[in-house]
Amino acid sequence: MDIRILGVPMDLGADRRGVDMGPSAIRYAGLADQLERLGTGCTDGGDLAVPRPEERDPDGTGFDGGRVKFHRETREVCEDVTTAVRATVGGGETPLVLGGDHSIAIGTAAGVAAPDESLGVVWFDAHGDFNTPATTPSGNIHGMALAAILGHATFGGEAWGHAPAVAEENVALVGVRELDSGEREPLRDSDVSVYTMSDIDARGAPAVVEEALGVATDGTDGIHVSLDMDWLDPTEAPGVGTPVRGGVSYREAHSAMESVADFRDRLRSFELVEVNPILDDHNRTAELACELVASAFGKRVL
Ligand code: 5AB
Ligand code: MN
Ligand code: MN
Ligand code: MN
Repeated sequence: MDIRILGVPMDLGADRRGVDMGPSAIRYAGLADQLERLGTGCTDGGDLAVPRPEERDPDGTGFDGGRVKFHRETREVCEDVTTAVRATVGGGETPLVLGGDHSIAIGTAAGVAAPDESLGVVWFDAHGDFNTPATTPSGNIHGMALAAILGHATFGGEAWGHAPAVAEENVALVGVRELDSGEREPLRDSDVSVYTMSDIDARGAPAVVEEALGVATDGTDGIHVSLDMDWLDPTEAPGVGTPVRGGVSYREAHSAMESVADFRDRLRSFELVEVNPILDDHNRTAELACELVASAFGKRVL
């Protein structure tokens, strides 16, 4: 497997500044070295250009009565992500997309699969990311990313973001512990398989993750894994913008990524988002991010 790192220093889709430094912090923590030690090819494709929020007007009013901040800029960056991911996959490499906030997933998902292919998605997250412009409490696109990919959140009637290759029945959301009131019903009514932290408590992380991977691989041409670092408990991953107590442990996260590695032949792309170095404790969240990526790409103790 040949991996290509694509950094997306995006923080237009979230409230707290700092996730734009995520790609640098993750590289500084030794990502490329760790991947090379696995014997996989690894090329760093650098960072895509992202406008600074201070230079732009977030605007974004007038979408279904709700707010979608930095709508135009986010769309432009996501389209660049789609182009870069598509070129990477087309060149036979596996994209490793580093955020940045989770809005970039809209661009990644659209770029991974060809139009005549089907793509399963495993979304590890404390949140549902299932808001729409009508339900969002914040106007932040990172909280609408999964809904956009599945065509639920449309922005002013525009279809951008919808990735038709991704069918709801092949999407698994794992580790959820905080949903907004407007996200619950659409999620329950959808065909997305939702595994909350209560499911992990009851059944254990390995069983839940295995089932989630089954959902994503069932009848699909490949899978995309999107890892929001707030999936982990904040004691392990303090450097994230929207921490929620009660997340998975260090060991549970590693075991989950080792399960992902068991499906390496199906893995089309991997994305790691929401690392915020400003809020971090001596780069430990970025270091953990590197370890988890290495596990997902096949690192083993023995
Ligand atoms: B993340 C919240 N639901 O929509 C919203 O980190 C938080 O990508 C979204 O999962 C968190 O603003 C988005 C309150
Ligand atoms: Mn997220
Ligand atoms: Mn999250
Ligand atoms: Mn769809």
